[in-house]
Amino acid sequence: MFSKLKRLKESLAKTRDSLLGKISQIVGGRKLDDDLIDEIEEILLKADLGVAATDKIIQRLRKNASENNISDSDAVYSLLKGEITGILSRQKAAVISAEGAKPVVWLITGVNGTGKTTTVGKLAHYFKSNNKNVMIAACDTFRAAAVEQLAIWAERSGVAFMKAQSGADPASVAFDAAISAKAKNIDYLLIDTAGRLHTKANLMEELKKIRRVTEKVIPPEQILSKLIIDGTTGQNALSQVKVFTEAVGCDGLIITKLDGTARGGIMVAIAEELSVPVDFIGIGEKIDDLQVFEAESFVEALFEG
Ligand SMILES: Nc1nc2c(ncn2[C@@H]2O[C@H](COP(=O)(O)OP(=O)(O)OP(=O)(O)O)[C@@H](O)[C@H]2O)c(=O)[nH]1
Ligand SMILES: [Mg+2]
Repeated sequence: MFSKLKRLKESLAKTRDSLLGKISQIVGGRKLDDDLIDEIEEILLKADLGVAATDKIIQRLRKNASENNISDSDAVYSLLKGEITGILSRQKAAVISAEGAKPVVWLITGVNGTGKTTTVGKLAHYFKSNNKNVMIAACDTFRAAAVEQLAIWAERSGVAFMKAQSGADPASVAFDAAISAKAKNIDYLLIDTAGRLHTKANLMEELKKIRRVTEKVIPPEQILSKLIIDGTTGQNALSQVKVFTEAVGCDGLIITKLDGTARGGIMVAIAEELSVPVDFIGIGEKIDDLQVFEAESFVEALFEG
């Protein structure tokens, strides 16, 4: 547990610097007046907390400033921490479904390069480590390399793997995988899909088809659409969520690449502006660089690196 938090702290270093590092540079002993609040507002927006969450936090700062005559950085920090914790805590940590109907399908979607394939590999390892039977289906049939990449992940975590010939219809791979997963008593079927721009209608149609065809084998309530968001994309993440949700629903988000970015404030924007939970966060390229998202440890890592 300790090392998980330590790892999270390391990963959030850049975001911490861009947020609290900058704030500590400007606060130092100044009174929390309008000028200082304006400067804090600018930092929050630059760190990608988004307009809605920033407004909320700034309003609270103003209210407290007028009531309590705050003039030390500790007080500003604890106000910020309280507000950010409040926003992030709306997110419920993901739970692995216990003894429900099998298989549970996770349809992994997202725009190009967000980390879908890597996340499928990490998820396979995560579920396997929790004593679940896992199957990966490679439904990115555009790139031969994509299937290879996924085969390596499947081998690493020692899970079942279903692939197709390159150029095959991705929906037919999903269909075959669903039948096989059912027959093999698989707990989790992870379907990796090709990256697609949410603005390309034909590609979004293809995604709908994958879901529709899978539903011929597995009841819809056992099929969860999980959207992979690159944590460095900033506010565009919000429109990605909207469009993918319209196409295939969205039962949860996985935010990747939080390790390499100063823009981890996007987590706060997502929690404030969307009602979709964040299940996991990706904090590196290795197989165990995936953590269940928990608001408390995230805030602790952010404020107490
Ligand atoms: N630092 C870091 N890199 C990551 C993370 N997740 C994925 N990556 C890297 O991001 C790059 C793209 O990852 P992929 O898993 O291939 O992304 P994808 O969404 O499957 O890409 P397409 O299938 O082409 O759409 C790779 O270099 C990964 O190693 C993460 O959490 N942190
Ligand atoms: Mg991929």
